[in-house]
Amino acid sequence: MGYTLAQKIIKEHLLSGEMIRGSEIGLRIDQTLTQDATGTMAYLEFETMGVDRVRTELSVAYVDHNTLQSGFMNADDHRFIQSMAKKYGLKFSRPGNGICHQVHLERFGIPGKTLIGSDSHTPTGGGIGMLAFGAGGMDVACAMGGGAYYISMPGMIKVELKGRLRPFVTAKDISLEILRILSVKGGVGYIIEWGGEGVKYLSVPERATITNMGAELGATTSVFPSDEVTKAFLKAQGRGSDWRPLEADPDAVYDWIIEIDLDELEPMTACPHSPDNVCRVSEVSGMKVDQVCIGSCTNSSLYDMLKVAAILKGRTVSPDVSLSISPGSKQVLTMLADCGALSDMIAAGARILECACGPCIGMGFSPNSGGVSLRTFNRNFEGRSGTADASVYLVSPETAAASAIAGVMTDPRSLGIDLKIEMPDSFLTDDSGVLLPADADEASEVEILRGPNIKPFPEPKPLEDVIEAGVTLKVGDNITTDHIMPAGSKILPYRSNIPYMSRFCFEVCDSSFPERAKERGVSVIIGGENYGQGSSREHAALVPLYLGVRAVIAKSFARIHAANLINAGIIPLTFNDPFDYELIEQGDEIILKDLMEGVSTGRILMRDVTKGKGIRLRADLTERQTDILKAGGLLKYVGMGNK
Ligand code: MIC
Ligand code: SF4
Repeated sequence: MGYTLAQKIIKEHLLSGEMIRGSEIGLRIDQTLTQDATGTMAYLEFETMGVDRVRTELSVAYVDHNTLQSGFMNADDHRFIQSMAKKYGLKFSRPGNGICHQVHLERFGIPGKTLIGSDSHTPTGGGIGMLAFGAGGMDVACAMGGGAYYISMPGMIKVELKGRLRPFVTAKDISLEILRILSVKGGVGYIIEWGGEGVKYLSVPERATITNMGAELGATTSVFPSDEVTKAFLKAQGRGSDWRPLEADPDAVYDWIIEIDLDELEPMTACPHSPDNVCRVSEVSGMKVDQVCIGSCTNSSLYDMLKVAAILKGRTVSPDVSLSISPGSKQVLTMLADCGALSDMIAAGARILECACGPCIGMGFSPNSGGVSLRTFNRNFEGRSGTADASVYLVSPETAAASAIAGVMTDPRSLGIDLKIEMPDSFLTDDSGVLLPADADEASEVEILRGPNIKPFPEPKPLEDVIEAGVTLKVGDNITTDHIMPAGSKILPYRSNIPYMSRFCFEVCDSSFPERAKERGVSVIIGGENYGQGSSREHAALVPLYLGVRAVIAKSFARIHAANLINAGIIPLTFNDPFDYELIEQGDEIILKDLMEGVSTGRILMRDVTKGKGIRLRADLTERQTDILKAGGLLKYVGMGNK
């Protein structure tokens, strides 16, 4: 029996475990990336490990999220990250150099290598044939220290692309179509491999749009073969020697094969407030639009931007629409400027933002109240834009540009223009935005620059046999990490200040939660299906830990968040019978008993003291995860020498 492409890369990097679906495997990690919103914490954690130099082939620290610098906090954190990178042997991508995933694809990604990043969209690297995973900061810190990255061996889904995209139908529409088919939890526990004849017509940036949005499916990661298209892209980036061919064996076995006929596909949109709430653009065309945002790690490549510029050229943005464009990298922005496309965008009335995440994470450009915002981004969770009652629709760059001109949701096919984009044979490869680390023999001289915004992070307690707690919050299905620990310009600057951030925990669902949790002292949270979907931010575990949360009991968990909870010493538990979710109410007092044994056997009994009922729970933990909980979190476990 042959191997799938992902299985081949896993096999080459396997450090421990067996490649049997569901069992824990440890992978050697070749490359890591961090961004600034998760990076400060990751480097503080890395410091506690006492390693004097990163032990990966390449580690890059990007600054792309918190670039508003409204106050000293961001600037201080950036200086901290820069000094850490210099001392510990990482490359440092300066603010303005671009969004981590876009820059990594252009300048550093290598087919067949493993990459983990403290950002859930790290699978973007799968567009170039990497096996790339989003992870919590502690896991990235461990990998930088030379430790393995642990996942449970995923199942394999193959998506067969038949035919060829028709004009104005894009990679974004493929991403939205697969979200329509699978939903935001359909990819949980799977790696998605993209194949079929349609692949050869997709450029690397288009493939990267698709692997990027695999995060929204909950997939462990997504990957494309490394073929002639990949080779041409790397060559054009001046990195032809990084190429190697990679594909699945012809007799590889998949758990599931899904077919998408590209000839049949139409422009799609994800309606509020979930990326899987998908319909055809034609079904909502004519809807009045207030704002359009083009950019983000999903759709900010040169290819995307050139298409947008061509649509805007000679036209004017509707007077009722505010249009922002954030190119993905310095390379993209410079090339747009050089070829005149940037002038076309400016002349049309677009507001050009810097090469950063910007509006995608609510760093400015929030819509008006009750406004309709069309975004080429990957997430439209409630409140994420910074405006609680805004309606955000996810669309392709073509749909975004056409709608910005018309002032209403517009199917770009109705423009009646012929969009022919020529890609350059070579990209502008100026890496001056990436600073190199100090040589190993000078590293000890480098001073680490810390600002007053850096506060100590909470220390988990080693597991206790009995936990008596209050149910201080009960929430429903598909709770995102944006619900648990919102981002946006008000809160994001405090990512290294857990006490301050704790005031906003679950603000979107129930702003009285932090006070209630603090008052009760020891808490559990009750959740529904797919608890913790979305971002990799470990703050969604560290802040509840700070507020006294000792366990989260849910119907099911998103992969990265479950790992973050364990790393933070919080026990993720599931209901043996999902109907028991209905029995528990917020405000109940509960007791979790015999935990020491329960985390090993996987069976835990909870007593709802208020209701006078016993409820059976499951702990789906590996031996390593059990030991992490017993030790009091990952950092203590690693400190005990269990790498
Ligand atoms: C996001 O898109 O939600 C973020 C902001 O990039 C997060 C990381 C973070 O919260 O800092 C992610 O996707 O992991
Ligand atoms: Fe940045 Fe948005 Fe991409 Fe997250 S999804 S990395 S915030 S651009």
